[in-house]
Amino acid sequence: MKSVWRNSRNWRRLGGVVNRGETIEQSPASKASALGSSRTIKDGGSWVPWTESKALSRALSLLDARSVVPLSDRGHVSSSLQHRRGYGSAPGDSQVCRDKRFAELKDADIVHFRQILGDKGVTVDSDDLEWANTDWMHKYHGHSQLLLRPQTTQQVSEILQYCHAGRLAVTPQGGNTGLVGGSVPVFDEVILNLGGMNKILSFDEASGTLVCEAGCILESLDNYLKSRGHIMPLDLGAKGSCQIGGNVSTNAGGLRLLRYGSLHGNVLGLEVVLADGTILDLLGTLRKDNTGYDLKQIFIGAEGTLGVVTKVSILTPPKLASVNVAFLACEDYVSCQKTFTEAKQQLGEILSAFEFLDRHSLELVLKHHDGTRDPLPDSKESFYLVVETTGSNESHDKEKLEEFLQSAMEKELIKDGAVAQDITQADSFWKVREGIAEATIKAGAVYKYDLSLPLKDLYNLVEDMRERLSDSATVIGYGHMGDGNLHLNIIAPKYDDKLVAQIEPYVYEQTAAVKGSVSAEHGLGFMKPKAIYYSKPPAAVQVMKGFKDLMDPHGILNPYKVLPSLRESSAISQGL
Ligand code: FAD
Ligand code: 2HG
Ligand code: ZN
Repeated sequence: MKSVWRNSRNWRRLGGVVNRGETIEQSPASKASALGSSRTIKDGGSWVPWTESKALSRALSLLDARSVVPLSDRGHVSSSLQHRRGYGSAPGDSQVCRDKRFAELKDADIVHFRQILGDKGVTVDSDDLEWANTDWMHKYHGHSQLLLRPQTTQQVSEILQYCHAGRLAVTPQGGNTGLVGGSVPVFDEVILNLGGMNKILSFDEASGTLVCEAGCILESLDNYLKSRGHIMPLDLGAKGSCQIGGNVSTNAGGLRLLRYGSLHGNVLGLEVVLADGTILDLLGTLRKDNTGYDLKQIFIGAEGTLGVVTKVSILTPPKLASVNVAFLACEDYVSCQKTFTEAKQQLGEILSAFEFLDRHSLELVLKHHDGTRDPLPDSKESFYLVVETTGSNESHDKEKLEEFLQSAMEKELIKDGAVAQDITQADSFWKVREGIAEATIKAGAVYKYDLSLPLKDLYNLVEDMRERLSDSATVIGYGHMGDGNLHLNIIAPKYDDKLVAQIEPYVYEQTAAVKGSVSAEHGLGFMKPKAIYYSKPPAAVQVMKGFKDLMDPHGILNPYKVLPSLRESSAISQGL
């Protein structure tokens, strides 16, 4: 690689002048995509977007009211679906049963939904439902018999009004890239996928306010904005498939949070359909609006349990001209931490991302993710950093970055490093970081723990876990170091209750001991409702339950997710 600085206390430049390359015109974080722009449905070995699924469109074109096999012939909710299902990371942990308050789907329901959506918006074929019933990791599998794809808010409202009245449970779904089992049904819930609502409604260049429908793909929004001098305030490896409604509903963090903050600050307004079909118009575009309670906030991160997000108004920052990306190697975790402190002090306002990965993560991604290459092939350090700067003055930014790197090198915080000379190199650095999630699912059965921890403790748990599990699993640690967010991933040959028993509740107990959070950015979903007590006091969970009862009195929206059941709560409060 032309501009790699290697193993030199003075950042010797090998084969080129650092930062002499052209200015990167597009944020590398947004360009490089682990999922590319097309990773949604597996179709004959290659990933194609949801909307282009051949199987799905074939099925949609074949379907009409007459061709529907009556539910009676397909079998109602089979007895196996009534069985208890795993409530934690794997079956066999504590369990959940299908809630008997919910109705079973009937032929008359399907006829009604066809009246609302037409034939194209209603899918009943089990093969075509497979993708929507299965999460991205292929770890959680639902048994829904019905997928609905509305195109308007009015349709969402009519669907929910009907489900509320008839006690049909519903799972709202976006791009189905969630990592906690929240986006797929647990039993036979009706799947309500927002992908058909993908229109951009307005963009105000003066304020940077974008208003769009919830089903817009994050990457499409970013591309739309880039041609207008702006970017989305969030970016993540799943950008090619995840939807803005899903991002809002999980309060997704990602690679730009360090610079632009969380969606709680960037979302200016929402349109939400409540469980009973009421359309709540909170779609403001104002930066400041203190009229009463800020209701939109409770839907941000609610994971589809309080309402269905149908429209989003979001503040987008300007796209700045000068972007630099460095890939750095550190000997130990303490050096990573000190480098972060230096970066904040020396790079100041231009620091836009600070990500870390351990050597195990690097090796995994190089092995399992096509097209990745080691940015520092001669270095065998234990930790790596991806540091990005974004600013408006190229020479100023480069000078600052160079001084920072020089000083970090002199202090021996960094052992080796490379600065991308052009967008291709920057993309390849980001591909290594963003490709880790996908590499883990190719490597085996993966348990993902998404933890907020004090920076000084961030890596302890990875080492602990490695020792605890010894040879039974591969343990890797990486994440958004700038946000204090560790992604602890444990990869085993197969999902195994015995392994889970070695990991949980230990991982949550250790997190609680340092006042961390058991969910930094992915949510609780189906994986960890009962783990909520490790991060929130019972009184807070009680208030959350109060909100849930108020917004969704029959509990039809994304049941079994986020909040523990009554049974779970009382068992926990009695210390069982
Ligand atoms: P889904 O997965 O479909 O749904 C997620 C949850 O939101 C579910 O509970 C669902 O019921 C609910 N939901 C979806 N749409 C709506 C709606 N319109 N109204 C109400 N509820 C709704 N997450 C991060 O925070 N940071 C990352 O860096 C990150 N990187 C990732 C990288 C990869 C490769 C993958 C696969 C995932 C990553 N994720 C990350 C997790 C995931 O992409 C995010 O949680 C994303 O925001 C989910 O969006 P989605 O449209 O796919 O939602
Ligand atoms: C990331 O930061 C995502 O890459 C995924 O949040 C994390 O897979 C994970 O554990
Ligand atoms: Zn993440």
